Amino acid sequence: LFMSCMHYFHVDLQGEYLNKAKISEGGKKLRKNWTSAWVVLCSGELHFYKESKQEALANLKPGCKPDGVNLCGAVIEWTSEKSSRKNVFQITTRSGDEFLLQSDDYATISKWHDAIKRAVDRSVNA
Ligand code: I3S
Repeated sequence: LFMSCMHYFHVDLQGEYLNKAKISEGGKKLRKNWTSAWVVLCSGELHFYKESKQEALANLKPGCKPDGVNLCGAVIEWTSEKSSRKNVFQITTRSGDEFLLQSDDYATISKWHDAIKRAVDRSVNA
């Protein structure tokens, strides 16, 4: 199941824990609340899981969960202004949702930044 998802789009990434804060919904500012989320990139969508890695993997079906973040037309950019944390980038969806993703490990977060950017580019060119 998991492998089929990975191979469907070669831009997909297996899950990993990242720090996540949703700062806007539909263009409306939210109070920032950083949480650790298990993040999966699958078929042009980003999925956040609160539960354990096992549960996240068990829930991962072909085509993935329907309530992911749609990356089509999203904007991905590094930001040093939206947080005092290091290694933060922002995802702004076409529907006006804004997420910050962060990891203290630069190699980890830049891998996710690049993969999400590729997924966006692919969705635009699809
Ligand atoms: O952008 P902000 O409002 O300075 O973000 C900080 C707040 O979310 C803060 O929570 P309170 O609103 O309960 O004080 C968090 O504890 C901080 O971590 C946030 O700032 P950073 O720089 O960590 O994103």
